[in-house]
Amino acid sequence: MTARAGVIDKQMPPAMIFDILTLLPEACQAYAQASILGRAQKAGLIQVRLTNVRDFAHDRHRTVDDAPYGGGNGMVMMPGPLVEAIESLPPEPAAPVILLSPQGQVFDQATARELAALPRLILVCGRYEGIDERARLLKVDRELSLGDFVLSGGELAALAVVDAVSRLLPGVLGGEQSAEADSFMDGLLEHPHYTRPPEFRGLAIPEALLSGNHAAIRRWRRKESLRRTLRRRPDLLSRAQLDEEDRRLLDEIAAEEP
Ligand code: 9D3
Repeated sequence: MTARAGVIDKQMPPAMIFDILTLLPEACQAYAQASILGRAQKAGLIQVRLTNVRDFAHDRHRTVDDAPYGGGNGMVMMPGPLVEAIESLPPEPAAPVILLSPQGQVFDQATARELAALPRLILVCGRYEGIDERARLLKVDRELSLGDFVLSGGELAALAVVDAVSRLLPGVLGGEQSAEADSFMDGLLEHPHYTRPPEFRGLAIPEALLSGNHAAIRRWRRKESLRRTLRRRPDLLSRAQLDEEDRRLLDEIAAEEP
């Protein structure tokens, strides 16, 4: 019997499991308990489990790093504790082992969607200069980076993956979820947002947003999305799905800006 006798509960899909292997479990724990992720965990939609790689050290000083063969700066994460930490995890449900590293493919929304279809992820956070290559060869299925800048370790990247993937799971966000998925799907930056007061330090709200004319509001927002994307991320614009009206709006923008 899996449920208490006589108790009929609503059928829930199993929580998506995120196993994070790290030397900084307290830092990861704090973030995973906060805000949207904390609420999703309490609601049983996701489960974030932390494994302290240092618990798998072999010596009484709990050493997990050592100097690089061949010499050079910095330290390397030893293969033993890391591989044993991964092997200590429950085997099911099957999950890819994903190393967060500057050498990985750049994580994006398409990758988040792909990972959100899986029942579980095993996220390995490197520290120091990186992990021993043999641990990577033996255990890592996939390597992800947040982009071309230097972090101190994989923790912030692992949490970014947990956050981006969790937001795509049914029930984690409110009713705005489908709208939000749609807006990223057409590949444009968002239009500016305004709330009260109607005037702030001499700055007013754009007329179109006060008109109550929903067609005019929609058109203004679309135009400002296109304007921002053109100015800030022209790379996105070349890949975006643009229709006839979008091209007219872009012509208007081109006529407005020198
Ligand atoms: C400055 C140190 N480096 C050259 C000597 C290499 C280096 C080693 C380890 C740079 C960064 C790190 C730690 N970074 C990550 O683990 C990491 C990361 C990142 O730094 N940038 C973007 N995405 C990621 S995902 C994991």
